[in-house]
Amino acid sequence: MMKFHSSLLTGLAAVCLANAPAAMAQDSFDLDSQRGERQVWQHVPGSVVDHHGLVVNPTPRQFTTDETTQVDVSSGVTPGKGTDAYLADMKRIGIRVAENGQPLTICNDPAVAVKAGVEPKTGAYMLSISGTGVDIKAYDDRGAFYALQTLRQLLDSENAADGTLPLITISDYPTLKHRGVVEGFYGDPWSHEVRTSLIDYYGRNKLNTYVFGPKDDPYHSSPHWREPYPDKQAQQIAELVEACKRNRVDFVWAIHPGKDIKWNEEDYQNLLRKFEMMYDLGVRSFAIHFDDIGGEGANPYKQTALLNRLTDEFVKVKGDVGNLVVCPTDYSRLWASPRENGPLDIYGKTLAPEVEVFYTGDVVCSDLTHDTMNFFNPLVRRPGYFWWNYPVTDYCRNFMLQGPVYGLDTTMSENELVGLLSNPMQHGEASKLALYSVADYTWNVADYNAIDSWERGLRDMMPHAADAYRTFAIHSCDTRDGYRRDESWETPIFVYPDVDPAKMAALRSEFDRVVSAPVQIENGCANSGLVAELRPWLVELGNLGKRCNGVLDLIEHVKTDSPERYWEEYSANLMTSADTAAYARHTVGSMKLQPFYEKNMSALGREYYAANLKNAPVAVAADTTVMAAFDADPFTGAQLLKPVKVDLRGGKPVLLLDLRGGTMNVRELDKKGRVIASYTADKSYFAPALKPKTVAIELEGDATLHEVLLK
Ligand code: LOG
Repeated sequence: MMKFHSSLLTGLAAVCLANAPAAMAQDSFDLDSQRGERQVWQHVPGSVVDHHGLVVNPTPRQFTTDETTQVDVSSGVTPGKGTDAYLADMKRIGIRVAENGQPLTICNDPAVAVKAGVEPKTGAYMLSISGTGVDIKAYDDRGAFYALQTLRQLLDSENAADGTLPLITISDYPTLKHRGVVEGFYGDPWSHEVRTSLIDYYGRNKLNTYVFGPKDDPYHSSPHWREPYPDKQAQQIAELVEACKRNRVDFVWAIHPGKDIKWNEEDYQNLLRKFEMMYDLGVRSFAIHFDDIGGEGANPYKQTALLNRLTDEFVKVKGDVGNLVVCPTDYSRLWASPRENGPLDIYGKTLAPEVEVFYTGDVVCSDLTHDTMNFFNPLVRRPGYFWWNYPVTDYCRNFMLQGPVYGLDTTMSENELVGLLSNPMQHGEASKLALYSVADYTWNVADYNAIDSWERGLRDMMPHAADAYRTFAIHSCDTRDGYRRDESWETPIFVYPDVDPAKMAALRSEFDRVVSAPVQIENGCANSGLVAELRPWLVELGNLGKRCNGVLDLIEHVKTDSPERYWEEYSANLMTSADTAAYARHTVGSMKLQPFYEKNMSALGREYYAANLKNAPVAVAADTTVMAAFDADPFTGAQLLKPVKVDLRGGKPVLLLDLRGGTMNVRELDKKGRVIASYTADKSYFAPALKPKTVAIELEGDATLHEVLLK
């Protein structure tokens, strides 16, 4: 980080505030008080697996191939027995159908399926590709749909590029009951288009739950939760429900009434009426979120009484509505009381057993561990429903999280966990990368391989620019001081003078990849929505790559260039205040690349100063806070808020360091304080040829002063 004197922070502070989560602006509730969390990061587990060109996500339980026989799939499949109900699905998801394809049969009769060895679980299926064609046996409709999604992936796989597949048998079923997404972040809710695209993505990856709970949707939360959605939004919600049906996803509509709910009959009826309205739009599953509230709304007795009454008077009466889900106010161990008659214990004692309860783990953004579930489950007396705050960035909006999904224990069972939902970024398209692996983990917990899943996800997202996307992603993982994630783990860095040719060469090729990745992604990614979301970070990555390469150039030239030439090169590689502000808004490479740049620029700057300049005597009148700039470190600086007078006491010429972009007026004074020259500095770094009688200079302008040094 650039260091700036705190009293002179105006410019930067404005940037930071613009980035603060909207949550912090809430008046009734101080979210920040919950965020006492400090985290350490772990390495990403797992390793790349050779899939022989047969990639299926989520990873099937049992997947056997027999390469000795090849089946001709060049014409796709010919729908046969049991396929009528799935023709539209097949067309929509892109399974090639032809008269001369492999015969396809589908059976979704649970009795037949179980007899054939299919797990008796919703979503379970068996798929075989053999000499006689493609056969699907599924426990239910969902299972048949999932089998088709698997078939689609097999037919589209690299292995099938020659028109054949080996003999394949897949036997598959999910670990967790609920797998999916909670749109539960602060900030701009997803657009209708993005939501629709995401719902298809859930279907493709066998995620089955979408909780609609955008914090900044006024009809989800206070003050408008009691009111109906305006017509257009209501229509769109009905469309989302339909999209979910097509994808066998449960659309769960969530309400967040706790900021101003009155625990009286009137508000009960208001809430019931809202549920009825949503029911009329097609919604069949509901959640109530009591997170991030204070006051009377947080009363656990009232909360559970409401859920119980709704269970009796709404869920049971309707008959076709799913069990309610609730996010308690004590959704994190960070502030949840473990005590008897604490809020979670009250939930355990009073809440109807079929209601499912969200939990974010030890802190707000936490790993999923047995230890944390062992805290929660006994209190609420049921297996918890993990609300995973990843890759959400509403608390660190300057980041774009593209790293592997990890920190989720792979020995977790359905007895401990009723489901896991990811709370993604406001950038819906870019969140798909994480969701790919969330789908993988929640479907087949035991076989989850974080690195392999990420590598596959990158290729799935951007098949024509996968390497470039990987380069971007590996340097865009960490949150710096939020939920820590490993980043740039393949890039060992060093600080000058600890350098050798091998280290230099390795970094040079990585930085070259970094510099070219944005262009390759712009040209090679077919998903324009995704590129639009990534773009500001891609720009920053490219700039970062260039200045890191600039560091390597400087290291190569430090011993050979003339001081003048070297200084020119060095100063050209410093960040302007505009560069710094842009980087603060869209931060990439914060764990290794930017520190590599900053540490080396400091080290190289110090070396240059030591060899070529003295940084004393310089006296500053008028504003002593500017002294913060005079420390021979080019990374510190002070904004010129008022004119500054610098006493040169004979040293000359003066080298001024200013930031590019601003303008600075320089006045030269003689020893009686008379102005003997006056000009505007138009270069960021320069050594003015001072008049012979100059003993002091006065600086004024819209600029940041970094150093005044004497040769
Ligand atoms: C909010 C959530 C927000 C997330 C990350 C829950 C249950 N609620 O601290 O809306 O997106 O943190 O900032 C939250 O996590 N509260």
